[in-house]
Amino acid sequence: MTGPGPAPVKCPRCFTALPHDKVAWTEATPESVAHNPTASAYAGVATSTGQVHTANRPENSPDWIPASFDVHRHVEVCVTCHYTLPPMWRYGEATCVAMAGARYTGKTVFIAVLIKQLQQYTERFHREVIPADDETANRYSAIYETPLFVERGIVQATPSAASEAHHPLIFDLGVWDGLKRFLVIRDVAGEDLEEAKVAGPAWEFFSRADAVFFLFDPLRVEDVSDQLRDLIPDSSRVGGDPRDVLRVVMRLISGGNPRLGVILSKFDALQELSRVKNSAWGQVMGHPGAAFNRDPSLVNRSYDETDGQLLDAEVRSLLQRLRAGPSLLNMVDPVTGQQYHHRFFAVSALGESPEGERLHPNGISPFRCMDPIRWVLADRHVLQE
Ligand SMILES: Nc1nc2c(ncn2[C@@H]2O[C@H](COP(=O)(O)OP(=O)(O)O)[C@@H](O)[C@H]2O)c(=O)[nH]1
Ligand SMILES: [Mg+2]
Ligand SMILES: [Zn+2]
Repeated sequence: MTGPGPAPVKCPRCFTALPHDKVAWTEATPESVAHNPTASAYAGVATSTGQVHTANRPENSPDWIPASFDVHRHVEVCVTCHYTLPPMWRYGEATCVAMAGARYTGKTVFIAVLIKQLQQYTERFHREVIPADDETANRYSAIYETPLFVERGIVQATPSAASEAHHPLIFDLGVWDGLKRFLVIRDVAGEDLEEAKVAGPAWEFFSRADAVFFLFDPLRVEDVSDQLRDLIPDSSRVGGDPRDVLRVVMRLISGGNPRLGVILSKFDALQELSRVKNSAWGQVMGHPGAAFNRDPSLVNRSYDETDGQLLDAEVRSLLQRLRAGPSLLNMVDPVTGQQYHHRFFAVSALGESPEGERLHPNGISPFRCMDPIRWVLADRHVLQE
């Protein structure tokens, strides 16, 4: 592919760049639907759609529309996976993120809080973060926002792909640096990634993502959970071994070149360790000058690269001390094979440990939740002046 102009936008489901030379479309409200093998393969479940038409686009004609495309009746779909693209998608730019991690590592809560924080943050730039389609609006409200911010409980586990089609969350970030920007997040059910059998078209998006966020729950480390036993309410919900999940993730991204953010979740729990007197962990976590004990993200108007590198180094040394640490580090710092552009992060979506099924009475006080996404967006001139 040659020629000037911005890189083609990616499809929000399969993350394939839309080709310049082909267009596909279908009826917005089809009179009849039929089993669509292409859509089914990429959705991971049997999917029916209206008939999909394709046409070749003449060279250097980005605004060309096929003669049989009726803007009142038709919608553009992805040439590769037949997903219905939000309006004007082709003229925007999308940052596509895949979330990975074992069950109960905090992926869903993190997304719920991240979107809220992005909404607050962009207000000061007089921009809005809004769902880009009805599917996202409904799902963000029902699965993420309402349980956490309205019912003040804890969200339910993300259903496995086997029970629900692969739907991306698509947010419109507004116009930045002259282009309409979208953020796409694919939240994956942890149990799917704990099973090594994931493969095929429905999982290819990992290798084509702009970034993969791998969440890692420090409470899974025995040494940590032993010391915290009396300090934080016990949670009987434990997911799979993070190393197994990371192994699957590394396999899924091979061949691609996404950035890899390795995110220590539930960081509030580790911060609790500073209250464990005379313990090695207490001394590590109590250091007041440490980057992991402050959150500059709401103050700074652009991502602070120096702070990011400092935090990366601190989290690395923290992981070295966690029993699961060294093997995780070896997996993302391979001696041979492909090196991914990666960085370590520490976040707390809630700020405090929940008590059973309920949030801590102090409510939600997120810590460094926007860091990973601002790292990804930093060289795209988004969320900064
Ligand atoms: N202490 C603490 N617990 C959290 C945090 N985020 C999530 N959790 C807990 O982790 C559990 C699983 O979270 P969830 O987002 O559903 O995980 P997912 O399965 O990875 O999507 C929740 O029920 C919370 O109890 C956090 O920031 N701090
Ligand atoms: Mg989930
Ligand atoms: Zn697609």
